[in-house]
Amino acid sequence: MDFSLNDEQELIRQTARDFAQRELAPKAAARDLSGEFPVAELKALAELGLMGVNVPEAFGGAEAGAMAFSVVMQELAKADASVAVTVSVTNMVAELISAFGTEEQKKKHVSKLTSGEAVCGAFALSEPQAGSDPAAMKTTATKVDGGWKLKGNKQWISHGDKAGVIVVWALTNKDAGTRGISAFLVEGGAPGLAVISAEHKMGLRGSTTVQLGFDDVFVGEDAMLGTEGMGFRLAMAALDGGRIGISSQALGVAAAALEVSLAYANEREQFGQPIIRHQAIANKLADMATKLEASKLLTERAAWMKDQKIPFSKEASMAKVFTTEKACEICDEAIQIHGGNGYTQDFPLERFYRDVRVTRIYEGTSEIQRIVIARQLIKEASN
Ligand code: COS
Repeated sequence: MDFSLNDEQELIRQTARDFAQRELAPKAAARDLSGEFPVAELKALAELGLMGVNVPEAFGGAEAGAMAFSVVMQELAKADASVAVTVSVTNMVAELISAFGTEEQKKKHVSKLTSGEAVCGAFALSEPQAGSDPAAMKTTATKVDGGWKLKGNKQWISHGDKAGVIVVWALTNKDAGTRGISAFLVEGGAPGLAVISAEHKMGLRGSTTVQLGFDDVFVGEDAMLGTEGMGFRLAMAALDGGRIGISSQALGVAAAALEVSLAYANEREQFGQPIIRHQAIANKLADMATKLEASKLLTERAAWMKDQKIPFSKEASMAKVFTTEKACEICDEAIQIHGGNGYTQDFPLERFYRDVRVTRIYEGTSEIQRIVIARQLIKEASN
């Protein structure tokens, strides 16, 4: 068993780390307060090849694989989890179109995402009444002369107001269950597409989350991704990979919380010695480090399996549920170690705590991950 990164993965990690520490970390706290969307930073990340880490070079990607994507996400999230989520979703969209799009779709959309011409890509699956159960969606795509008209609302769409391309899921056959759902590629700014509302969120404030309205948005025949009725399976497959991204994002935030806590515990003195010398604090740090390592192993194993083309759906869900729950615990303990200081904006812990919380919710809640894992266990037991 070899746990080391290869030269290409190490290089891409170093590239992401240098950029994240130099360009993202110094402005993360200000971005959290202002809510400014980091357009220049995202474009610079595209120039570094980090908007298509696992996308073929022919379409501007780095073609470096899922493990490389995981380490990039860890490094970016360590500096600014808001930027990291935009990078994660954009990579997921670019990868999805690369895997299932026509040559024309790849040329048109993937290259725009990997080059930074489009600042990001969005994934419009959820709806106000269809979150954990996307099969209950109501958005429709009706066949018209030369293409389709999309009608409905999409909810919780990360940076849906900034995206150059949005993958939109809609019913093409209301009577066919999940097989009646198809996926479409819609360009940002398409006539009939409107931003209905923007969320005021607890964290990740440097990334927008919006509700989008589709009022008879016309797309041509060539806008369908994959074939008619294939959309639900495309969404599930994309989310399997996306969950490695979110797990890696949570890992990055937790790693930052541990690093800051270690430094603080070494410096802060109480009862005449650094608090790390008190067993109560040292034990917390030991537990945090152990949870982080276990999470890293699960996450990177899922990424490795994806790179080996081994089915990884269960492992991606295991990684996501475990890592995101442990990351929340780690950020909570980090605040405890900092005492009153941890509760203020003088330290980054309260931001980490707010930012990391959503990782247990989006791209499938912890409860959904357990459903995915349990269903797979049942399937394996009956084989
Ligand atoms: N990869 C590819 N195909 C998959 C898949 C996967 N990981 N998981 C399911 N499918 C396929 C199934 O094989 C089935 O295909 P067939 O039509 O060929 O039989 C189809 O998708 C429907 O699957 P299933 O019956 O399991 O669908 P359910 O409605 O029961 O959904 C879960 C199951 C819970 C897994 C799904 O609703 C889910 O992931 N929900 C969470 C959604 C989510 O993450 N939302 C966040 C969006 S981004 S913020």
